[in-house]
Amino acid sequence: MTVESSNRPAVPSASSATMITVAPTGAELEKSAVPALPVTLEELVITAKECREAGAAMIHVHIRDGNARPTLDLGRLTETVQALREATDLIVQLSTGGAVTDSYERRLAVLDAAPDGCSLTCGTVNFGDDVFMNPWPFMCELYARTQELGVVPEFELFDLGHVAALHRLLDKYGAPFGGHVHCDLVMGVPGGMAGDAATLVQAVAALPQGSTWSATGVGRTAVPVMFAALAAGGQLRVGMEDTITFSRGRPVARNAELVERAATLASLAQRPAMTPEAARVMLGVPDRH
Ligand code: KMH
Ligand code: ZN
Repeated sequence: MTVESSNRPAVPSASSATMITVAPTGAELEKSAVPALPVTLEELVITAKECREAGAAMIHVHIRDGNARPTLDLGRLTETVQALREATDLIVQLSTGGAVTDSYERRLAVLDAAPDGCSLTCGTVNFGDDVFMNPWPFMCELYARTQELGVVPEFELFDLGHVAALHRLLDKYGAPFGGHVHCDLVMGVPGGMAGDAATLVQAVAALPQGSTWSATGVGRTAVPVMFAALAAGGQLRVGMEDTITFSRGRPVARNAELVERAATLASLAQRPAMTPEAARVMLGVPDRH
């Protein structure tokens, strides 16, 4: 797959199946407020198995410490990658975003846990009342490390300006490890791009030629973004990192029900859930089992 970071509109990823990523935990929610959130390794492994069963092909992982607080402890991350690999065939993607309080050093060191993939956010963004920092030199260093260590990045785009930064990154450093550009539009974050169909179409049109993409809508934008992504030929990300309300007044009981709903909608759209094996081929992720 050739990477062209021109400004030509991206061809929608015309796939006959839909890759579903589950983001089960995140770094923002408190276990005490959301008891269904998987925070221990055991809870995470159970969640991963249930979500695989429901149709997920990839898991986007944030981990917690013994007090259920977000951590980037390398030992725990390594143990988590190994446990998820033993228990499932899911593509294991570690977050390099961490929590807004994590240092750049710790975020770079995440790659030493040897995941299949990692998130790589293409710019700073207001993040509710906080700021999620991703300055250009950090992006470059992280990208160079993914190439060096053989980790497939997923470019997280919270805003249209992040798409421009992605073009700049690819122009400067070339194709990612695996040779294929895959992006994730994170929509509806207070401070980022809106979570609606019009914005999604605009963002997709600006992506690098030949890239594939998924989309996730935060909070109440989850469902409209899912429909828009399916209609526009994209992949889906769902999970309690992004939404804890299944429908008005009804909290999410477990991550797998969000994956089940996504898989059902994907089937209705005539693009049923993709296997992890097919997703590896699409993304250029080697099988490390
Ligand atoms: N927790 C957010 C500050 C990522 O995983 O790369 C960052 C985030 C993005 O969740
Ligand atoms: Zn994340």
